[in-house]
Amino acid sequence: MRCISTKRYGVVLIALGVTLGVSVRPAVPQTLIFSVDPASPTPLCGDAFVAGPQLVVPAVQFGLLPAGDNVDALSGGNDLFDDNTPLLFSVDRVTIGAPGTPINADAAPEMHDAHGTIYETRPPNSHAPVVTGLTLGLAPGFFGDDVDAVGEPVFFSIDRTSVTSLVRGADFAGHVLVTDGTNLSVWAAGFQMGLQPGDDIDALLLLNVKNSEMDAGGDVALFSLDPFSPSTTTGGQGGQVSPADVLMTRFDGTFHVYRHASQLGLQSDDNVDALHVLAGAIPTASGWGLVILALTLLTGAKVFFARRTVTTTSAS
Ligand SMILES: [Ca+2]
Ligand SMILES: [Ca+2]
Ligand SMILES: [Ca+2]
Repeated sequence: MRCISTKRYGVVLIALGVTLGVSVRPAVPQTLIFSVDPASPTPLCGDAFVAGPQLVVPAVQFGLLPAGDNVDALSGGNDLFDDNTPLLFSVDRVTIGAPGTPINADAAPEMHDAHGTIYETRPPNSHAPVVTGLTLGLAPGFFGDDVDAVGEPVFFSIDRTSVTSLVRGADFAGHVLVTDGTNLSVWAAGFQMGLQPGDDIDALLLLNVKNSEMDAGGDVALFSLDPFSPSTTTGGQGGQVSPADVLMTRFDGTFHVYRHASQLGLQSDDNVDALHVLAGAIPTASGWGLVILALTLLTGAKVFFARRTVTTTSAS
C-alpha cells in the first residue's frame, strides 16, 4: 500500500511541476489588440484592431481625433513581469536585426515582413516569431503594415507627428496617456520617467500597482523610445540609449536599460516599436513557480513520511 501511495504522490507532484512549467509559456491569444503605423495601408493608425484586421477601438475612444493621430504604444496597466519574463515585441520597417536572428531573416529584402511580425524574446538569447502579419490579416512587404503597438487599450502614447499635440498646444508623444473611453489625460509625464523634451515613447508595458493614479516609486513600466528622441543615440543630441533598448522606470524621474538591443536580437540602430507581455507569463520557473514547486514537494514529503511513521508505528 505504501508503494501505491508513493506513486500517487509522485504522479501528483510531477503533474504539479508540469502544470507550473506550462504556466511559463502561455499560448499567444488570437485576440491581441494592436495598432499600425502611419505609413501602413491599413487605416487608421490611431485605431486599435484585432486580427482581420477588425476595428475594436476607434481613435475617438482614446480621446484622439478621428484621423491625424497615431497611437504608438498600448498597455492595460496590469503587465506583470520580472527579470526572466518572456517579452513580446515588434520592430519598425527599417529594422535589420542582428545577423543570424529570425528578425534579420524576416527583414531581408526578399521578405520585408519583420515589422508586421510579433516576436518573443526570452533571456538570455532566444528570439522567435509568435504572430505573423499574415495571421493578423496585415499587408506584407516593405510598404505593408507595421505593427507599432500591442496591448489593452487603456494606457497609451501617441507619436511625434500626431495632430492632437498641435491642437492642444502640448507635446504628448513622451507622456503616458490614459483614456476613460471618451477623453484622454496625462497619467505620467515624460519628466517623471526621466525623459527629455522631444522624447517619444513608442512602446509600453505598465504595471499600475495600487490605484488609478500614478505612484512614483511604486508603479513600474518598461518602454522604448523612437529613433528621433534626444535621449537616443540616433537622435543626434548626445543620447545614450538605443531606440531598440527596452527601458525601465519606476516613475521616480529616472530610467535605466532593462534589456539592451542585442538581448532582443537587434542592432543598436534598430527600433523596437511595440512591447507586450502575456497574462500568465509569470510566475516563472526560476521565480515564484520554483518557490511554489519547492513548497509543494516539501509538503508532499512531510505528508509521506508522517504517514510512513504512523504505518510503521501501527505495524510494530
Ligand atoms: Ca499606431
Ligand atoms: Ca509616443
Ligand atoms: Ca523604440
